[in-house]
Amino acid sequence: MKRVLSGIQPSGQLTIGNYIGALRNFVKLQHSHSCYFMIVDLHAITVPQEPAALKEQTESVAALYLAAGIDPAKASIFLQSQVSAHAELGWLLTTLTYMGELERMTQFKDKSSGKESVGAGLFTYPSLMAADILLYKADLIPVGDDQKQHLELTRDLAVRFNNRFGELFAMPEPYMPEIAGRVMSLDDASKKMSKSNPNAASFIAILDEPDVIRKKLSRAVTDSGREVKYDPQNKPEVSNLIGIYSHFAELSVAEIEAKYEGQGYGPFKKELAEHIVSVLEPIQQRYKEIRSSGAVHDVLKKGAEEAAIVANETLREVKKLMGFLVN
Ligand code: AQP
Repeated sequence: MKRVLSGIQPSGQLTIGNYIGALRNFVKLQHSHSCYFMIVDLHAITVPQEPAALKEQTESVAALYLAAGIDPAKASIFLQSQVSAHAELGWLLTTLTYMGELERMTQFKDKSSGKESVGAGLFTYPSLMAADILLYKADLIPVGDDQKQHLELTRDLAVRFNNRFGELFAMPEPYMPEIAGRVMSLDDASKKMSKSNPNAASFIAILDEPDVIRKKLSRAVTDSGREVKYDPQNKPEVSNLIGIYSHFAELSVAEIEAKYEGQGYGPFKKELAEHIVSVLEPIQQRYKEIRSSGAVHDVLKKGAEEAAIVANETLREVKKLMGFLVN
């Protein structure tokens, strides 16, 4: 069975961008693949996190994984920080990564721009991400389009390692949505929708109340025209909403365009909100039950044990090939 690995940072409230780019595909792939889904808390601390908030957000993401439909009997759900091989292989791969490669990463440029002091961890983030993936010799990586560049670096590092030390790593392939692989902000379609955006109106959180979702969508920026047409070049805001619509209503772009022909943006935005609410409301209900049941801790413990078996074995192979003494 092919192996799948992915993760989400507990760096805020998960958005519908995280849902479309990642979580939704996690749920889909668990039926046909051997799956490892992490909560990447070591990545989250590459920007400052307040400890109490980090703890709360970590528990919240774990509960959302379950509420969205990941079955811990089918997939291992675990915290990156609870499988120490991640940090260890992260360091080993950092020594194989070139400064120039890290300097080219657009996520680093975006997240560091305008900041007075930037932690070194933000710079070396992609080496740790490569370790996450390579530890499981994963074949398929469900991610949004923003992670494509990091995944390419992971592949380069896998080839570099295999050439220098001996054939060990499989070549991971991205698994991305065909449309809306990068969901954009509701207030600015030139920016990715992000959970850490301080302007809550820029994103829809998976846990947003139905009325909040309706309000955010009614205020979402559109152009001054009235044609519901998918044209990312000339109509980026409406095209972004059509992409989101397509996922939540399971309709093609052509079907959506035909449905709203001649109707303007009003009915389109209203019905989009209802499609989102109808998918998210049952998840929110399950989320509340899971949070109050306390089930998350046992799931994470079991997941970390399962993950560590695979990760520790790979780490041992890596160290042996690199010339470390291993017992
Ligand atoms: N806007 C997006 N559209 C599609 N996919 C997205 N993802 C994130 N944003 C979008 C995908 O969600 C997964 C988890 O992302 P992450 O938590 O590791 O970090 P990120 O990519 O930096 O996501 P955020 O929401 O923007 O987080 P912050 O604000 O903390 O940096 C990944 O598969 C990602 O592609």
